[in-house]
Amino acid sequence: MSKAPSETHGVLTSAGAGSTTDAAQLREESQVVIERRLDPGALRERLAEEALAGLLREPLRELPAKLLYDERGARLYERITTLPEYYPARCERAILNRRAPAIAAQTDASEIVELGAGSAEKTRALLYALAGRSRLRRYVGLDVSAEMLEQTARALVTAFPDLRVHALIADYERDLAAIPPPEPSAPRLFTFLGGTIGNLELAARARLFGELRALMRPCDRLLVGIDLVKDPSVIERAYNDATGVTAEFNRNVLLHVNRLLGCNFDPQAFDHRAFYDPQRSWIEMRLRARRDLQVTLGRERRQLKFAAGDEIRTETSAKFRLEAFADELGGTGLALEASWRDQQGLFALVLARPHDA
Ligand code: AVJ
Repeated sequence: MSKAPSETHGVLTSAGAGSTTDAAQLREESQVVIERRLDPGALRERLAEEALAGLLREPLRELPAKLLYDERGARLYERITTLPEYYPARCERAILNRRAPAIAAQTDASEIVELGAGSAEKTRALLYALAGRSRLRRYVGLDVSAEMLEQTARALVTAFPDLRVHALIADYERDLAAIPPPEPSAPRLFTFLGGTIGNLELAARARLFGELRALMRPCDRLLVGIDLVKDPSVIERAYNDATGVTAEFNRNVLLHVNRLLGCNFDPQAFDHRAFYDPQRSWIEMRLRARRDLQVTLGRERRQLKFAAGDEIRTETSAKFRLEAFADELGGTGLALEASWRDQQGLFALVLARPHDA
């Protein structure tokens, strides 16, 4: 086995080692690197701090949206992307499937760096298109869900035998410096898909775009999926699905918080709510206490009191107008190069380049 860099705490080894030949195992190990930005405890420690600060916030308690993606949450989100009401995933997939060849031709990328990789299911269209041009060399994926990311890394090297995969268990709001350096004359395509950029507020988006801009060479590009402003009832249906998967996804954050903070939230004591706020042009998810209740925060032994009807905000997901989004990019040294919408005009993919490239 090759020597791992010092900050690397794990290199993927085949799960079924007994049934794998040494040669296959060796190849898999050299093809896939799993890296944790910090030791496993540190990411968790940071999440715990953010969770605690959010639960103590006034006047509205708030949990950061990334807490939705523990292992169970990541799986529930995967199920959401298959729901008929959840148009963002369906539309983005349609755009990617249709436009991947054009995006591949326009970017000429040898490498994809994906923020919030998840299952990388929709990204495959791009990977196929780049592989078809014999351009594809490496996939770098960042995600906070370790198990999901390891699974994704394995699946990608199976589907793309010549692809090197670098999986980075990290938080894209804090750990971009951990992205491995680019290879000379290998154009990079940074991707931030799914509409996840909408989870960040304006200032945080500007910060992220600025940091990405700083990583980009003139040949590099950024592809962002944005959910578009539309009839609020269409949006609200997507976040209040008939089978209750989104409700389960939302309540699951409390189980994650219980593990992080050693507390005792009962998810069943909370109702799922999701509503569109036209002023902020975002949808938000909340959990509303069904009755008066108390929660004990493990380490602090602090009591959190909820009256019936009290709420915790668990996610805001902004919806965009293309022109305003282009202006946002412009303010961070990026320029909109191209954009593509699905046939119903519900969702868009935006390709951006460094302003002076
Ligand atoms: C993964 C952030 C894009 O905001 O639509 C799905 C998460 N929340 N259903 C979104 C989500 C409720 C999703 N993103």
